[in-house]
Amino acid sequence: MSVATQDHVDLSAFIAGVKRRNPGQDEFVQAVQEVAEDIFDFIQDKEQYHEYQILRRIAEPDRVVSFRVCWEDDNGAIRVQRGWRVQNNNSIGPYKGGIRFHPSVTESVLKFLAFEQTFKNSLTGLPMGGGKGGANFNPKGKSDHEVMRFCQSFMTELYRHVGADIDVPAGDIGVGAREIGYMFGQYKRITNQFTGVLTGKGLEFGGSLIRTEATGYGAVYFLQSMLENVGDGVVGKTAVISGSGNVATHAAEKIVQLGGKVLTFSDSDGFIYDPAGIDQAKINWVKAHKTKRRGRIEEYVKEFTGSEYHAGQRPWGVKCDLALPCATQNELDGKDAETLVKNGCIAVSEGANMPTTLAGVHVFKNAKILYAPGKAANAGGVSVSGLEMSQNSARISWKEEQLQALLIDIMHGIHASCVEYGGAAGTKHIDYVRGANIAGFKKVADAMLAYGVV
Ligand code: NDP
Ligand code: 2IT
Repeated sequence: MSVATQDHVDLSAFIAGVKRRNPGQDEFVQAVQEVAEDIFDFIQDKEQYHEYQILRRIAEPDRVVSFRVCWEDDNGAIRVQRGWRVQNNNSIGPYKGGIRFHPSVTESVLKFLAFEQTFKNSLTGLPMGGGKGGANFNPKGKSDHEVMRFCQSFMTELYRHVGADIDVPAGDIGVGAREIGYMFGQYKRITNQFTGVLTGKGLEFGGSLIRTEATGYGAVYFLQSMLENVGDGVVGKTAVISGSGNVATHAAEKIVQLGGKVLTFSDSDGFIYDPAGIDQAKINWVKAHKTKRRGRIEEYVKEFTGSEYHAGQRPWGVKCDLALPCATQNELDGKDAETLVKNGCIAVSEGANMPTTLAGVHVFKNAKILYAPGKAANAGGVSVSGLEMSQNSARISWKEEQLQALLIDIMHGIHASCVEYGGAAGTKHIDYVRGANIAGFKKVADAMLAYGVV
């Protein structure tokens, strides 16, 4: 058998094939490898999944649309960016996943995110396939009108590829309520249709309550479930959080509400450490400063005495019980993971997508601490997006209490799926990475088997 024909039965041949077919796409290869390590083990005695090359097919996006985005800045200069939409897999529902605006966005980054999203969305139990989009546009320092013109230009191409029953984008890094508003406005203008084509919309035009809070809150609900499963809880625990955007600030808020103490926030330039604890008033300041004004976290230390700023560093050296990486991919490496474990960290819940490198994942797995991968822990955001889609289709708005209860129920359901597939006989330890990968895979894989070779 040649390597090419063998790669659906042998893990190393499979990974070699993924690398060969995706040159220079390190993030995508990393995401596929992390999943494949668990799936190959699970499917070794399940011939159909091999025969129909299910994992190989999930790791080949249905399509990648790449397009030029031209816009005019405030000085009248013409600027050219690159935009993408990666539609990874729609076996269990319309493509669904965020849009990221950041200079680091590449096809590889969006392919890894769309691949991860496929498993995450499956875990939620809602009918959503996996997709992701974005552009290498840097919103920092841009005026409101520049962002508006960029969003309009981006949607002028994207509108052909999306739709309430086709592909439903949402926010991600650099894309929040303002950008979704501009994109929805342009979609409506071009198509003359008011449909649930985007989620994370303003409450006045079809948005859902608690969508803004859902990812950060969900990551803490998942953390709480992991702790409760071993007879512990959040109360009295110290937490180190990276990032200072939507996910980080809402994760912090929920930790504080549950009686924990938040010690850090970070951004792309460094991190702040506040030994007194970052309480709700301080979180509100960070939200206004970072989300609304897109300022630097460095300014925190001028506002709150007793806190420290560490330029160019990440927060993982701060001693803590709980760690929540909520900024970006590969922000926590093998050494950082070793430091956290050595300092007594007992649980990690990933608010960001793939924040931990493969070496870091292996450190957490080997140390057998409670470790929730992003595809499970941060699924609260897309879950409430799914609930926004349902509300839009039915043309109704659910109440906050109903949505809070549904979010908690979905996060508990994801935790239960991870326990079901990540546990092993003879040990109480749960491998949440394995549990999330297998539970997420199984539903998509079985739908693909039902469809035959398409
Ligand atoms: P925001 O744009 O609101 O915030 C991003 C935060 O991460 C900012 O503090 C930003 O700092 C920091 N950051 C971005 N890029 C880097 C980098 N290269 N190095 C260090 N810090 C960086 O985004 P979100 O909070 O929405 O997203 C954060 C993470 O959560 C992402 O991984 C995203 O994919 C994931 N996620 C988001 C969901 C959502 O609903 N929004 C749902 C599920 C996952 P700076 O201000 O310097 O750029
Ligand atoms: O990574 C993610 O899950 C998101 N950025 C949210 C996707 C969504 O469709 O709400």
